[in-house]
Formats: sequence, structure tokens, C-alpha cells
Amino acid sequence: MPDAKQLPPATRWSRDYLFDILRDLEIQYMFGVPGTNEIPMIDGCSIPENGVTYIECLHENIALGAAMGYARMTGKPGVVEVHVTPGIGHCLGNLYNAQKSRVPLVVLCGQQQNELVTQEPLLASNVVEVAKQYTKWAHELRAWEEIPLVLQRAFKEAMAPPCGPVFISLPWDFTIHRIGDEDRVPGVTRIPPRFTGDARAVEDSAKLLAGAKSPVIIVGDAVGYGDAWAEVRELAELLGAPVYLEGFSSMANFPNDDYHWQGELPGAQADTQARLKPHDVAFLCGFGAQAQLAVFKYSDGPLIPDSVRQVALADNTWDLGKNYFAECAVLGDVKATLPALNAAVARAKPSGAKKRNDQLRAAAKARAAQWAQYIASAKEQEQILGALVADALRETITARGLEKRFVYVHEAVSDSTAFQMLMPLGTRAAPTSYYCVEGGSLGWSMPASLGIKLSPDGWQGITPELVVNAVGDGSSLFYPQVWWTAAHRELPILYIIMNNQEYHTLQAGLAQVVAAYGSAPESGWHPVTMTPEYLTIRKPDFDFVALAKAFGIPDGRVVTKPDEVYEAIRDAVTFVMESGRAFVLDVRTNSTPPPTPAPPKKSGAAAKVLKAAKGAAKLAAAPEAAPAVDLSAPPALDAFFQEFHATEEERSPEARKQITF
Ligand SMILES: Cc1ncc(C[n+]2csc(CCOP(=O)(O)OP(=O)(O)O)c2C)c(N)n1
Ligand SMILES: [Mg+2]
Repeated sequence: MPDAKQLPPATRWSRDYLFDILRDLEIQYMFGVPGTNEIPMIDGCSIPENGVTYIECLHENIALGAAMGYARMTGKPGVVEVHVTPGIGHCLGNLYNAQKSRVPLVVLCGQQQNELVTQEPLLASNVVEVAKQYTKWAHELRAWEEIPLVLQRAFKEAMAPPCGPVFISLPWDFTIHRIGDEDRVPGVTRIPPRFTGDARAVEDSAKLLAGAKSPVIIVGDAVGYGDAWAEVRELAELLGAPVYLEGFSSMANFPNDDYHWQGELPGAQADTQARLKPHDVAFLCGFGAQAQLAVFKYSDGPLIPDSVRQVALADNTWDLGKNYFAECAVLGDVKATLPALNAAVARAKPSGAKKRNDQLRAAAKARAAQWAQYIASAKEQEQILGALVADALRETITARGLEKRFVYVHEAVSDSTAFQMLMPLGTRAAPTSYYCVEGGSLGWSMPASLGIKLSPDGWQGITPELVVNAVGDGSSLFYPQVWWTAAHRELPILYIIMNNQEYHTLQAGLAQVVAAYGSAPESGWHPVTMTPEYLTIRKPDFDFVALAKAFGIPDGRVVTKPDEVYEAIRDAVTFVMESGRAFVLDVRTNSTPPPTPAPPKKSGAAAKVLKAAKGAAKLAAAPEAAPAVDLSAPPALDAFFQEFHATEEERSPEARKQITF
């Protein structure tokens, strides 16, 4: 047996084909959990000339999630190395998230020795079958000679529009063949993503949109990935159209300081229908997640009502007319195609746009006022409402001028509206300033924060000097061992645990199921109790600061009172930015909705609303003068709908309940 130490350092092995590609694409990290089979691959990370560092994770779903964060923040594929059947099995949650969010990944799996697989050795199975349905391509190598061919195709596919994960099973013995110095992967084929849509289809779409009496735009992740805020803003202005984001947007797909912004579509069938029904034409712009809800009845009709004519633009055929008929369908990149569409819409001079823009501006002002009022009242409460955390982050980030130097990683599931409204995700930021996933498989944010922090050059003009991850207590408990990697790699990340000691989202989900089926003639189902213990996380209670300490993060703070929140966040941000170490804030947020002191204020026309806005500005200056504010749910984001289309019932806090999944 040759002694490795006696071989010349330039000796090349078949595993080095991977490093040729990583060098070519300037990919600096490989994420994984080691097994014997992966050792030759991981060993390649110890060769300084390869320029690749192996990031040790303590669970495969962490490795996969971290690679997603790296991919997001670099625009390049994340690379993961997992171990046989349990390795790929463990990372399915985030693999699913990556597929839904179209994150480019190359997942390598160390299969057992090729000659042995048929005999069913330890840990082996048909791993391609496991990964297949969540990937663009899943393949097990037939011969070691295939490695350069397969890897170049894998990276090419992961990066080709629409991006996504690819899975490659490598029988481990294939990776240690001697190869010559001249045996190299010459490069990876790159397919430029900015292709424009058919000119005729663009003209037809513009005609339909410009002729609408009440157009609406729904933006999906393709807008964020394409960095196409400016183009969508121009179209929204030309049309006078409100802009909704798809539910569980992976990025900030539209800036929240543009008055057309209406937040994400709601997560219930009737609510989605109500938002879209007032419109005659909808523009589905890179909108992939067209059914982000859990409870649906065919008898109650389609999510986009039949009365709404549809125009769709996407970089793939699947999303065009996916669920219903799209009268105009344009296959093209959003950023590359919108200039032509906008020009055609401008030429057509849509009527009524100015009036609608005025209404949208007034509604956005009114919404800001309602939120100022809500925050002022929240500060006076005994318990901490989640919105205070978002508001405090906004205050600190803007005070320190970090708008282009922070990334917010979101998994504070039942506080989504507050974070989306209050975080500085406006025109000074970029789509990549916000990270979430479309898939909804919990445990995406803490892993992703690792990979985001490992990408200092950033993307879309955003650098991750400050990485803040707000995460529900339940969600954080899927992978708290993330903290070991954060400590081991000295990654200064601010973790904020929204600790309400429960699965609040699921309590809302239970209420939604009962509302939908409790009185339905074909069902009438009711749970044994509406307040089940299995939806709480108590007895024993968690102390997240102590938990983080066990994983090697000694710095943290428990926050229990509203008046501590702002100072705690200011100090924690200073700590992570100056010490270079992670910090954990365990924020004890309210677990049951606070009492409702008064019904929501009735307001109708925009004039009335503006009056309220002025009042709220005063109120923010003197919060002690705050009148009773309904705190049972945060104010709505869809201001245009609330002011101009909603019924009194639809304006109620009940109707603003969170998305459930
Ligand atoms: C892997 C996975 N398991 C279970 C769920 C179902 N689920 C959806 S929301 C939720 C509760 C999240 O609790 P927490 O993070 O504490 O946030 P809260 O709802 O309390 O704000 C659960 C368990 C899921 N989405 N993904
Ligand atoms: Mg919770």
C-alpha cells in the first residue's frame, strides 16, 4: 500500500475534478456531516491551493440550510456533502425548501462502494429515489470516469434558470482513482439568465394591463432573484396598481417603502379571493408560489377569482398558467423583459392610474399611522408583542446607517407581518436583505444564517456585516446545534428567539380548521379542546441563553419586559459587530393575545385616513396620550384593500390572523 506522505503533493485523484470546478466558480465552502465515505472528498478541502474550507455541521439539514444561505449571498451554488441514506434523509426538509425557493445547490452523497451496493451494505439504499422529487436532476454515477461529465452538468443545471438543487450520488471508491495532471474539467457551461420574452406576447400583455380598470400586480421570487425592483416599481406607477408579494416570499420581492407595496398575500382562501376580487386584471410577475395555504375547499372557488383576467411572466413554462388560464403568457426573465412591457404600457397611457396612485399613497400613509399607533400602545403593555422586536431592529439598523450592510433571516413565523412592515426593507436595501423560504419546512433560518455570514462580499450590493436571525422558539428547537458551528467558526450572528412557549401558528391553524369545517355539513369536525397542551412548549421551560452556552456561545440575554427590548437590541447589535462573536437574545414574547380594549376604528375615505395619520404622528411623539388600540392582531398590510374594498367584517383582527402551515 503506497504511503500517502511519499506521494508528490501535486498527485491528483478523481475527487479533484470537484475542486477544479469549485476553483473555476470561486466557491469557497463545502458544508457537511462526515462519514467514512466522504473523507476523500473532505480531505481535498485541506489542500490550501484548492481554496475550499469544509464547514462542519452537526446535522445534515443544517449543512443543507447553510449551503442555501451561502448560495443566496453569493449567487453561486452551495455545495453539500452528505452520508448515504440517512445523510440525504436528514436534509430533505431544507432540500424541499431549496427546491421551492429555487436555490442553486449541488448535493453530493457518499454512496457505499460501487461493487457492494447490490448486496445491501450498511446505510445503503437507492438514494437517488430519495432525493429525486426535490431536485432538478438526481443521478448516481456508473463509473468513476463519469465524474467530470456529471459534475459539470450538475453545476450547469443548478445555475441554469430557474436555479435549483441537483443531487449526485458518488460511490466513494470512485473518488480515489489516480488521475494525471492534464485530466481536468475544462469549465462549467453557463447559461446567461437574462433572456427576453416574445415581443408579440409582451405587446398583448401590455394591452391587457393598460386597459384594466383596476389592475393588480403579484410579485414572486423571480423578481427578487432578478433584482428587478426598479422595473416593477415603474410598472406599478404606470398602472396605478397595488403590489402583493407571494406568501412565504424567499426575498423582499418589493420594497416596503414604495406606496404600492401591500405585503404578502394572505394565507386563507377567502382572504386571498377577497384581495383579488376587486381587480379585473392581475399581472403574475415571476409568481411561482400560487397556493400558499393549508385549508382549501373547491366549493369555495379558485384562489384567483374567475372574474380576474390573468397575465403571466416567468422564466419557466411551469409557472405560466400553472393553476388557471393565463390569457397572456410571456416566457422570459423578469428583469430583461419588463423594460419592453413597461414601454408598451407607457405608450398605451392607462386611464385612471393617477387616481389609483393617489389612493394607494393615502392608504400607505394611513397604514403607517396605524402601525405607529400600534407600536406606541405595545410599548405600554405588560407583555412583549413581537412587533416591538422588529421596530427595535429597524431603529438600530437605521440609526447606525446599516441599511446596505444587514441581512435579516426570518423564521419568526407568527410575527411575519410586523417584520415585513417594520424592518428597513425599502429602497435603500435590496431583495437579498431579507431571507426566508417558500417551502415552510421549519429549521431553515438558523442554518442559513451561517452560510450568509460566511459570504462577506455579499450580493445585490448588500453585505452581511450584520446578520440578524429572528426565529420562533419552536422553530429554533429543530436545529439549536447550529450554535456549535457558529461558535466553532466564530461567526458573529445575532440570534433572536421569539419565545412565546408555544406553536402559536398552529393554534391559529386550529382555529382556521374549525372555522372552515366546524359548521360544514359534510364534516362538522371539532377538536377535543381548542387549547391543547400539545401546541405549547412548556414544562420544562426553555432557557435559550443557557442552551446556547452549552453549544459554545456564552453571550446572551433574557428579555422579559417591553421597556427592555430597544436597549437589548441596540446592545446586542453593538456586541456582534464589535466583538466578532455571536449573541443570543431570548425574548419572552406574549403567548396569548392581549385583551382587546376597543373595536378597530372605522375609517372610510382616504381623507379620513389622512386625518388619522396626522393623529398617529402626534401619538408617536406622546405615547402616554394613546387611546385604546386593538392589540389582538397587528394592523393589516394590505392598506389599499382595507381602505377601498374591504367590508367591515374583513377589516376585523380575526381576518388578519396569520398564515398557517
Ligand atoms: C419540519 C416542520 N415540522 C412541523 C411544521 C408545522 N409547523 C408550522 S408552524 C409551527 C410552529 C412554529 O412554532 P414557533 O417557531 O414557536 O413559532 P410561533 O408559531 O409560536 O410564532 C409548526 C410546528 C413545519 N412547518 N415544519
Ligand atoms: Mg412559538
